[in-house]
Amino acid sequence: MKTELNGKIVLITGATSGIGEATAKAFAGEGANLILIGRRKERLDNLAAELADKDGVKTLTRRLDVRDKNKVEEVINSLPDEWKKIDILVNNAGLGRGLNPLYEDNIDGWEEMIDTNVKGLLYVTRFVVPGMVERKSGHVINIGSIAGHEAYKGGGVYCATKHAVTAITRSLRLDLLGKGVRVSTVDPGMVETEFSLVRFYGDEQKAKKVYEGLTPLTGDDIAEAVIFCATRPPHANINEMIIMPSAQANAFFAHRKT
Ligand code: NDP
Ligand code: 8X3
Repeated sequence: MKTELNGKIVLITGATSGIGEATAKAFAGEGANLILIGRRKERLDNLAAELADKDGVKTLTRRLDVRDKNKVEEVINSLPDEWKKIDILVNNAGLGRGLNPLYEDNIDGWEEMIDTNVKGLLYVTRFVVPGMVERKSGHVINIGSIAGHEAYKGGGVYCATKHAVTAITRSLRLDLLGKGVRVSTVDPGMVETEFSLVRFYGDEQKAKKVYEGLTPLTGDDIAEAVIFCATRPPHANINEMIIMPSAQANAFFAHRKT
């Protein structure tokens, strides 16, 4: 199905896995052309080839670590002319590291989370949004989290970064009021992706346990929510959308079949 997204330019960070990859596929299904960003080049290339082949859309890949401010500026400012007019920015790249009490946690993990989830999102936004303001048209869709609304045990820094995403989204919405640029955040609970594998530094057992006894959300569920935000008529802005597995009530309570 092709919609009003047909031919739009959508930039997605963290397109190599999980929610970002599913979102790229969903936008391609709507006929959007995609700028795909992530650090794993082979995955970017494979995804780009798949989308071009299956959906016939144009793709541009950029291997980019969003923590690198200078590189973010360089990549965005040197986009080929036909890719410069970004219609939709999906700030999705992010990660959790560990689930330990703050007072004994690994500080390197804090730096990674803050640098990626907060500063990386800010850098990309800072260099993409001016063009949208100039054109009086655009949409920033952030991937926040239920962790941006609640703070849970062992999640001090991750929750802080996602609370920051909530605050940045709300503030940016005010900054862009009347400028023709919409701002949304899609905030999921548990989604089965590589997130837990990354959070537990590759420990598959621990990662599997997170989703044990319940049906988690999938990347596709979140991609659908992103597409919903992006396809509202111009007079409507989805500010915040919290989406949970039916078996998870909030950050603390989940119903697991044993
Ligand atoms: P994945 O680990 O599957 O995907 C994370 C993506 O982020 C990858 O494509 C990764 O690409 C990219 N990424 C990480 N660090 C960087 C970086 N420094 N520069 C560029 N890209 C980076 O996890 P999810 O799909 O689940 O996570 C996507 C977003 O969703 C995150 O912001 C996460 O916090 C959020 N979220 C996830 C939930 C879940 O339960 N899974 C729930 C709520 C929110 P690469 O490694 O190639 O760079
Ligand atoms: C990632 C999911 O449950 O750790 O945002 O908040 S959770």
